[in-house]
Amino acid sequence: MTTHRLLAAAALLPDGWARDVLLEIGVDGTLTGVTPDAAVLPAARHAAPAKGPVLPGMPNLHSHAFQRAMAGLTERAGQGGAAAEDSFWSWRQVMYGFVERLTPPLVEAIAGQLYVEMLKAGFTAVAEFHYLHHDPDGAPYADPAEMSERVLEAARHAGIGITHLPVLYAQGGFGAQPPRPGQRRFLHSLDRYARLLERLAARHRADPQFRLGIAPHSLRAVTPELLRDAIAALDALDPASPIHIHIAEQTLEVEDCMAWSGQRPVEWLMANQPVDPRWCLVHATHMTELETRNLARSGAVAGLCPTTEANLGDGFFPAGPYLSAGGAIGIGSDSHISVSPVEELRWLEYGQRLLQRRRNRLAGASGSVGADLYRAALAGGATALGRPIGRLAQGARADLLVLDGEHPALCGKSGDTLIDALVFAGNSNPVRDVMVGGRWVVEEGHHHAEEAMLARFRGAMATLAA
Ligand code: NGQ
Ligand code: ZN
Repeated sequence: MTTHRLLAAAALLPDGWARDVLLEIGVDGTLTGVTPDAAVLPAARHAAPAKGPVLPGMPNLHSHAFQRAMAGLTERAGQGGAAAEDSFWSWRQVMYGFVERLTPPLVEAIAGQLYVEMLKAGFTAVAEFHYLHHDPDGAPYADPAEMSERVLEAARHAGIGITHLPVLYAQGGFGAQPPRPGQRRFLHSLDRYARLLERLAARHRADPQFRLGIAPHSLRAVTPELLRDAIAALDALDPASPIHIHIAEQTLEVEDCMAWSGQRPVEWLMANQPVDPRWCLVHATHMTELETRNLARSGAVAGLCPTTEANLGDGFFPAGPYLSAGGAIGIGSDSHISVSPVEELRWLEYGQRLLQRRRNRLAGASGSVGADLYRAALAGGATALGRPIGRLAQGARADLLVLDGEHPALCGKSGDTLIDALVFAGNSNPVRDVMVGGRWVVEEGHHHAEEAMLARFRGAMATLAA
């Protein structure tokens, strides 16, 4: 059954830009019809006009929601030790200190604000790589899924789709090193982890805004046996659901993996797991040419988070060779020092320009860099989130953005040039309206719960500052 109809003068469909597109949306939030050149059809007569060009909403394939509250607090030299040694690893130490102070209500308030910001920026679904499970002593809460439920409640309240990825974390480093004190809140035995998955699946499986997957945190954090067993536990619930893992983000991780196994992280994973489109390899920054080619051919999604990767000093993902070999990519805002699909795509391209001292490095089939990257991130993001999103087509979720076509960055532009302008021109947000699962969550730039969410977030930040 169709509940409402939207008529878009211009919309980006899987085959390209189309005019006068009638979008019909069913009660369950999926698109029941997508018809171009529909202006004269009777069904279009009662359709509400979209107030600008329509794009599919962008999936955000990597988020640690609580880190939104740390953004801007880790930019002082020497916070995690000697200033000259400031690195990813000293940042991680600062982050662990911050984690100690988070409670379930604080996490819900932070995630709620973050998800509102994501929606306003044009992210309509998120993969939440969730590792803050337990109380500060490392003991499970009365409901072991308490923290997961808080994050899911924030997503529900904000109206964003969510692929929830409870993290499996079991060791402090390669070769079964004991966990560090700062990691206590993350840890699970296989048994408890499997029960957490079962509980979350039972409670939320019927929700079309939800998908469950798993996130073995990294090869540093799990043994090969645990990785295998966790995947088996997930398969018992749903053998197609997504698996995300941090990999090869830092050169030290590559060296430690070599010392442990004689192989590099991506090489090890490809040799020991059937890496396919079900997998999302987050960062995959440090790969040889062979690893790059093999990963591209596997169909797995490379989860790229360019603003966080820059902020943490990771290095450059080999985007040129990877995309040339047909590799799938998606984008994530990860640590949320920026919450913007535009900025992630822009810096993905700019990294390559700065490295190679050339322009227009990552164009694909159309030749439009911004448009090709946007399309690639829609497709890869949808695969990584394991949900029918990222495209305006019958059967997909009605997750879409209406842009302000009269915004100074966009006026007078159409088609792929419009997306190029969205990605590369300006810093003010031209996203006007946002629909998720058939429901308007942002209208005229305002999210329906933004005031309540912001008030709670301010309260949380005041508590954390005290
Ligand atoms: C995380 N973040 O889990 O939050 C990680 C850092 C780690 C990024 N890798 C911690 N960006 O990898 O051990
Ligand atoms: Zn991460």
